[in-house]
Amino acid sequence: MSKPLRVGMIGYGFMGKAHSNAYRKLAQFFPELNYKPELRVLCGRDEAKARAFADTWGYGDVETDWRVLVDRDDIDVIDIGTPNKTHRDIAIAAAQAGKWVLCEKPLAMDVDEAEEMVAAVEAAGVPNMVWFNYRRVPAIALARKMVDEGRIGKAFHYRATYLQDWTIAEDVPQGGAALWRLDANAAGSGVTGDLLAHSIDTAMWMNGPITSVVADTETFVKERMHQESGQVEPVGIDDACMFLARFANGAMGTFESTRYARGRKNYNTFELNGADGSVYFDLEDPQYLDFFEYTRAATGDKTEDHLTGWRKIHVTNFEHPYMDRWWVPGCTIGYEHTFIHALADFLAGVESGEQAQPNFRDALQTQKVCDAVLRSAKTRGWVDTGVEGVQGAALIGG
Ligand code: SOE
Repeated sequence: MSKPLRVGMIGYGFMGKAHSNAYRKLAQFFPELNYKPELRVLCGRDEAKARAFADTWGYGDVETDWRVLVDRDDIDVIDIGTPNKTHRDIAIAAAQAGKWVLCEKPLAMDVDEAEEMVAAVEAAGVPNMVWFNYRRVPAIALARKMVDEGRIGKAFHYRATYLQDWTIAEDVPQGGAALWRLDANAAGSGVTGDLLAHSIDTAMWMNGPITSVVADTETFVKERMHQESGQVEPVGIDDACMFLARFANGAMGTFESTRYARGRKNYNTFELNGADGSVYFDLEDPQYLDFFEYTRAATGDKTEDHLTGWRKIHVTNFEHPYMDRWWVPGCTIGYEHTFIHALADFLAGVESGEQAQPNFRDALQTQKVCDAVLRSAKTRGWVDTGVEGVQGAALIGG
């Protein structure tokens, strides 16, 4: 039976667009879901910009104060696509108003805030999810499936990089609508919360809890003009961060992230090496999953050893996660689809009663690792993360 899902979207930037697009496409590509998104209200502080965005995307109404939106009784779900410093207050108020809550990553500015947010959604009993969209790249979901199938075996190494290059120029300002990611007061941290949070979420989903870390960070440009004050102010974010990690399963991890890797735009990669195989993924080549299968242990057959090597799987077959929803084998999908998949998994979870991941509690575990990384960079020693375990997969496409 079809039911409307009345959406109140907060934010009209990059993520406002990505999420709105998911609401618009969901019903066509996941028609079996009972919930059908309706773009009811777009909320943003600048009324003219909010109205223009609402008109472009088909929202019926506009609000300029999120508190008013959260109290409206014609809204079912509040979607938070605003800077990190606003997540906590909006999420808690939305949960208390009985709204479902979808929140952009990272969940919060720090663990304390994240814990309050988890408590609020759990006390209210409202469905919740954090948009760690990369879990829903078909090739990444396939890697997870291969781990579940035992094709990697005992894990030894996990290696992640997340590299960009858009803040190298010293005259890029910090703060304001477009550049809040460079302002520690709005973002909480730099690459650790913005980019490594993605890598950590994927890593723990793929390879289980990260138990301890040792990190180093750098801020290459020490001062930038602040767009709101107009003054040159110290930069409080980490421009680059590298850390070593220990996983609960005994594997060792390395993570590297920077916005100063000239030529790297959204270079999000990982490789997992196990006793029985390895997988490698690169978001700049997202249709592929590289797989090395070590078979000799299973068959004892050495006659094919001259044929062993990495296999490049073009993840576009109907058998691959999510790909039966799209085109014919060989035809590719991209970044926008990961948000459609996340929304589909979220609603399927609501309908089945098995909450989709990562929910707020899962994202709190990622936040714990981020905080431990930043603490370690200050204390210059190993820090235990306190991660409490991460849930397994529940994907429409998985
Ligand atoms: C940063 O440049 C950013 O936009 C992140 O905030 C997103 O989460 C990432 O997916 C793309 O890069």
